[in-house]
Amino acid sequence: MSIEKKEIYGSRSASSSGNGDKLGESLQSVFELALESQGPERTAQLLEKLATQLRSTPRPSLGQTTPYLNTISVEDQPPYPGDWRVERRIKSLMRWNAMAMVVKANSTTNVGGHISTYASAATLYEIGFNHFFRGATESFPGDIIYFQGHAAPGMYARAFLEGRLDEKHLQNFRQELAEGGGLSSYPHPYLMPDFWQFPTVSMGLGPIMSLYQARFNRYLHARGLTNWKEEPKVWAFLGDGESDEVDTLGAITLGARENLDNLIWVINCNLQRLDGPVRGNGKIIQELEGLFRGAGWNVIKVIWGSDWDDLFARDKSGLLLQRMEECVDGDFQKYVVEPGSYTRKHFFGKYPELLALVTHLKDEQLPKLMRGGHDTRKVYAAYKVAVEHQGQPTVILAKTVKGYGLGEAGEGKNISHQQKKMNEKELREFRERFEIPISDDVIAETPFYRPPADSVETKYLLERRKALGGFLPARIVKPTTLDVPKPDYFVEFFKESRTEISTTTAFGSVLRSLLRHKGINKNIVPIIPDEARTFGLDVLFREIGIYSSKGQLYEPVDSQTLSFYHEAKDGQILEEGITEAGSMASFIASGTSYATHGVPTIPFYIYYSMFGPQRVGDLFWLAGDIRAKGFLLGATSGRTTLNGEGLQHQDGHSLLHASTIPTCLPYDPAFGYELAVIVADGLRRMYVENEDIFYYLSLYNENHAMPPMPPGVEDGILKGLYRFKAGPENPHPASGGHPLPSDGRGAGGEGKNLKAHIFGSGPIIQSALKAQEILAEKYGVSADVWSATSYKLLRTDAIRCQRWNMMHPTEPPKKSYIETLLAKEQGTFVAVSDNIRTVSDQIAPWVPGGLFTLGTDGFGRSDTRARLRRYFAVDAESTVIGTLYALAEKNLISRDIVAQAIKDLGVDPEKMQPQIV
Ligand SMILES: Cc1ncc(C[n+]2csc(CCOP(=O)(O)OP(=O)(O)O)c2C)c(N)n1
Ligand SMILES: [Mg+2]
Repeated sequence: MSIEKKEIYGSRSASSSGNGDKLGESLQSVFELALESQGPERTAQLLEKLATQLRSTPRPSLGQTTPYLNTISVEDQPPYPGDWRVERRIKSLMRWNAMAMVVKANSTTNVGGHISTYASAATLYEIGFNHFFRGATESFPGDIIYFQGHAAPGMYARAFLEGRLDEKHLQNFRQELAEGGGLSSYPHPYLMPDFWQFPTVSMGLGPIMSLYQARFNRYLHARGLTNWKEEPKVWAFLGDGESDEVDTLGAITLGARENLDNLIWVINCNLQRLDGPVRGNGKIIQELEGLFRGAGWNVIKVIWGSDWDDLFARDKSGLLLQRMEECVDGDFQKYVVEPGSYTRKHFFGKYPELLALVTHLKDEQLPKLMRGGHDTRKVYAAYKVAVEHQGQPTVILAKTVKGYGLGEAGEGKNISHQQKKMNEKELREFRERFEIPISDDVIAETPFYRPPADSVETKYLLERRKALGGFLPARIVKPTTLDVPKPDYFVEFFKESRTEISTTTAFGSVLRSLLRHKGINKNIVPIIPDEARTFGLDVLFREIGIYSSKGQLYEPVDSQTLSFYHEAKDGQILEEGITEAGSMASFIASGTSYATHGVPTIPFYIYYSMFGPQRVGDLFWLAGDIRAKGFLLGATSGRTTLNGEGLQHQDGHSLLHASTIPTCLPYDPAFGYELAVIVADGLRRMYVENEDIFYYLSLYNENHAMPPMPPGVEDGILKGLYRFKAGPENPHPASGGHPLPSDGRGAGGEGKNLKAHIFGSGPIIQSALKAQEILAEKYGVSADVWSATSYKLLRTDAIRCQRWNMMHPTEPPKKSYIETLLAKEQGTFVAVSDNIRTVSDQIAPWVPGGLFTLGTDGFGRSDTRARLRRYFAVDAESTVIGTLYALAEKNLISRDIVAQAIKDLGVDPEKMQPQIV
């Protein structure tokens, strides 16, 4: 390497000072010459070669990273279009009110809240609000903004100044159950459906959702479902600590691959997270720059504020940059907390040339040398470049101070994130620093402050939002109704199937039939993470195409086949590849398009059920919060139905996970007609009645007979339980069977009809049906088989009644569906399914005499279905034994009969138990 380190530093800092750097100019001429004579390809090759050479030098900041300087040089900074003085005053009021909201809430209650996140991000938001974020208009859906969850007080403070919220709202921050309601802690559309659009506070989810949202916008447009003239931008604000979440960075290559120049991330690099520094021993900004550049993003670093421009311009030694590169983030944090004398000694003092640079500044001025993320002009410049940048997504890495302005109370301190209280002295200092017109006599009460409606500040603020299309955040939902198919559209599925099929195959047929329905075919969004073939849906590839922004640039190897791999610019399938988190993010983008774009779409996300809520459960939960609609299809369900795959694949608990989500309706259908009834009703409830709910359906891959739909069962299917097949009236054990009990114990007796009820779900209803036969033939027990389609729905209904009864003890009690349904039934009740018992146990308290459950608790094993079902005791024989045992437990038959049945049915009673601890 012939170029000296010093020269590189010198040249970079000189160029940022705008002094007419000779080396820079020469390089520029060489570059232009190369372009002209060699063309762009060859020039790129040469530059790559040089870059490789640079990377091999010991300088850590070269290579994928650039020097620790602002990406946009002073001379490239555009003039500032607003009145920054007024904007500063407005911003100061927001800072005050946001802080006051949290301090107030914590002076009377201990409900928490965060001051320091917004304090560090105020400028980042205000530049957006005053100059970039466009609200929704008739012809424009509005920019899509993911606000950092912990910065919520700042958004409320702005809405207060805008007149959208009043003091009472702010007073009730985090006290949503207070009289008149309150403000939710974080962005929760479920709780504030007119305000918040996107939940973000579970860190990492905002970033990944924003990525897939930006791509989904393109998809919608490519399919002709939107008619905007200007494309909305997707902005995501995140914390630097948040970047450690795998969800944050794990999918960023999608942004570059899809050329998502509609996407802008702003990472607030305040160098701290909750406990301490994000990278005390390194530099988070540099680390992130390297990652994003490597992933093909446009990276804009906003490190230093304008105060530093002069220092860089005067530093001919290059030592200022060198010193900055020597420091780690832990050092930078220290310079915030310590007085200016410390910074002079330890930062500038390392080199005499640097000390000389700041002799004109007093100690107290040194801490005021602003970081880039607090500098209006620098942030504006970055945003302007970002919105104009083409071909790539942009990430802005803005350096700030956590708890900016809190002073002693927490600026830059490790406790900053948790700071929720301020004493009077700290409040006064805050007031002075930001010039808040609040007098001494009331300051201890931290009153909110809103300037009058005719003040310069209020007028400016409102005018800016008006010019940009309206207030944000705002969730605007215009009711829309889709022409969904009526139940009779599905008559095909109500008939007996000609062959044995699985519910997955039945679902495939339902989906294909919906794709032919004129009313909704366009609105359907099939989402698949690389499992279409597993589910027999590869036929859709050709029929509706796979969405690809690039079309298909190659001839697929299977182009001669019927279901060839067909990618198209207007393809309908979102084939996401192996990313359940990405697929869920697409599900959410599609399931909320009725709100985000005013265009309802119907996601059908089908995936390997084990990799659903177990793997990306937080996104499932978020789908509830964000009021997403659509169908989740957990295919290859069942601990024993998915044979061969073993412990990591066999799912017997997703239904339980799904049951925990308040807006989710989980179903475990056994037959094609049940599936069709559920889908038809779901379409009606979500897209005609506009209920903000979504469906989780277990699908299985075992082929079996699909019977015709018995008359009048629709209501039971939807409510969760109906009698599928009654047991024989008067069963007589065939010869060789065991006669009815005649030992005088219990209520049973020769000639007395013993009754049992078996609730079956999914393919395991077949165990119940076979058990029904054995029980009648061998043991004289008449067992009715019921199809239990949703234990959660039965339970929720029962709980609702129970609560009402508890609160109205003197009124005639209400009866739940399950209680009414079973009230007159005699005998014993047994449930069997391919899920852990907790799923069916959910309804036990409301079953007369209790419920005996059989299920698949424990780890799966790779083996055949028959062996697995015997192992978990959910096969027909085990169901017979379970039913007899339940009868014996009630003294309705002798226990000897159960023991005899165990022998006769060839079940090994000492077989290993699947339960572990
Ligand atoms: C998934 C998840 N884990 C943990 C938390 C708890 N938490 C809330 S804020 C925070 C620190 C945030 O630091 P950073 O992302 O740097 O944001 P800052 O407040 O510094 O802007 C933590 C750990 C959370 N909200 N979500
Ligand atoms: Mg941080």
